[in-house]
Amino acid sequence: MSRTSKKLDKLYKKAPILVFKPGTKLVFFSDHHRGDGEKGSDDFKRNELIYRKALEWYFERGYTLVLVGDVEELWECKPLDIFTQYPFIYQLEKKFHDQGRLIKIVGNHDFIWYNKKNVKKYLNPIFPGIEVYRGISFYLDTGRGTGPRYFVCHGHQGEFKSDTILNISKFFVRWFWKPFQYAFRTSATSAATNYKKRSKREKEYCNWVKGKNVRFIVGHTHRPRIFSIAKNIVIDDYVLNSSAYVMNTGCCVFPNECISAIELSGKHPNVVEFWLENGKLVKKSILK
Ligand SMILES: [Mn+2]
Repeated sequence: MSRTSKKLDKLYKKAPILVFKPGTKLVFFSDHHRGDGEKGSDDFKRNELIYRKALEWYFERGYTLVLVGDVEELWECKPLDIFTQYPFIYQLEKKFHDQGRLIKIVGNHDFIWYNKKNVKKYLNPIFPGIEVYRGISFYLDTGRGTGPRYFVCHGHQGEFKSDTILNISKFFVRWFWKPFQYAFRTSATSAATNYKKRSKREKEYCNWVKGKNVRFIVGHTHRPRIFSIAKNIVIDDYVLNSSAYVMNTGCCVFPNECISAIELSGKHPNVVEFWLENGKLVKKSILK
């Protein structure tokens, strides 16, 4: 069994199981990589307005917001600098929290939230009482007993650089990466930008799901899609009706001014993309 499968198994066994009442609608966003606004190294800055409008759209429609990790870019920036840079975004996310409609999950770039002291010091003043999860399982109650089981985590579990030697990676990025990234206008994430690594990660997720009765929601690779466990992209009802597949949220840092999310509001999940046209929010499903 691979290191990733082992780590995912462990997390899956320990993760809290939530049961949402019938009619609950969920939206999953990940990989915002929010920085301190510094030009060239804050990849979220250009998409801030799209995200803001998308969040308003989901808030008005009663969705529960699930943040699937790498929300803050804490390898490069300090928490308070990020909060000051994005007051409107934090206000909006707080609105979800105040109504009991926010769930936050930790990733590798915001891994300081693994530590409860950091959560208390930095997050609680904005989000009183918030708990940051490593992963969650949930059932969407259909009203006729519970529906299929879902499992959500960021997806860096078991990856050498992002998980096993996380502290060294963080040191490297904080002190050496930022000036480099600024100079070359490149991006900080490896599984997200390296094609081979990304495919390898996706394969790991699919392998882990095989033989299980679970629909697995992850982020981390920045590639929005739904995979069958045979690793083909899934766009038909047959696979969506099956009990096991992998969904990826994508990210909020696409360079072409676009963000993606997973929406779960009925029987089937949907992968959606957002962008602005003449200042107006456009939403499109990437599934048929
Ligand atoms: Mn990540």
